[in-house]
Amino acid sequence: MPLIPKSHPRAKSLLIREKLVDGFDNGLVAKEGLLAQGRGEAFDYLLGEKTGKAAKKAIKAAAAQIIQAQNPVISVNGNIAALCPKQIVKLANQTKAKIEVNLFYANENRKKAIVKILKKNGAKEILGTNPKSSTKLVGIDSERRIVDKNGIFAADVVIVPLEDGDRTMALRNARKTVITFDLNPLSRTSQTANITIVDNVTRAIDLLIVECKKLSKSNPKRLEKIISDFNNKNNLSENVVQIKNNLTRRARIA
Ligand code: PTJ
Repeated sequence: MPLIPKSHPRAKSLLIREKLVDGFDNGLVAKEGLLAQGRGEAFDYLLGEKTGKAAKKAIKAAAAQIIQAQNPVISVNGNIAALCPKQIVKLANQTKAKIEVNLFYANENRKKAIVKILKKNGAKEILGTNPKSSTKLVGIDSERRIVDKNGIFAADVVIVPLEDGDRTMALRNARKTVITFDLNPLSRTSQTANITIVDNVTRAIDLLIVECKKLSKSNPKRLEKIISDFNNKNNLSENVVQIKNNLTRRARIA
């Protein structure tokens, strides 16, 4: 008998939580990653636990940005490796993006476990593990500053799911375009990224893969138009309004 019955009203959310717990038991996730998931869950609840209109717009802009990039890189941390390793590899293969492991709570064993799970899911090359090709990103004090010369350091577009907030500005200052997934529209990362997908990464990443496929044959002009029509500040406001409307509706029926 599974511990979480499918009929449980919160089964979906509890099963995502289980992935994190398994990821922690298997050495992928930092203890703090469990807390990060909890904060995400709270915002997901407020957003209605579905991909809203604003998130869909951000996903489309992100897809256009990744397709038109010369050198896109997906930065992988413990949480994302536990939640969607298969999708990370799929997104990378589909868009010719590189994959780089980059941890806030740096730990060599955890790095090895993350590389292993990505390889198990079909990744061929994973950057961020060779000290000979590592360099430092300026303007950042955490361990996240150690990046691969051929990966994040050389990238034009960096995808940073579930970021901790201290790196996005450094990446922007290094003239990179930053795309993030963050359920909290108020976080520093959300506010400083070029494109913030305010949605649970477990829902949004599949939609991003589909959108990348759809746009892969679009001409550069159309991609540019999708990108320039997107305004991250406005999109974040739409997400805050979505939370406000959900709360207003709940206040009426409570
Ligand atoms: O594996 P490491 O060492 O690189 O550490 C990874 C974590 C996530 C622990 C580290 O980056 C961290 O401490 O992140 P924060 O500062 O807790 O920020 C994570 C953000 O992701 C928060 O704004 C959460 O709301 C958001 N978040 C959490 N779970 C999800 C999420 N966003 C989208 N989908 C989720 N499932």
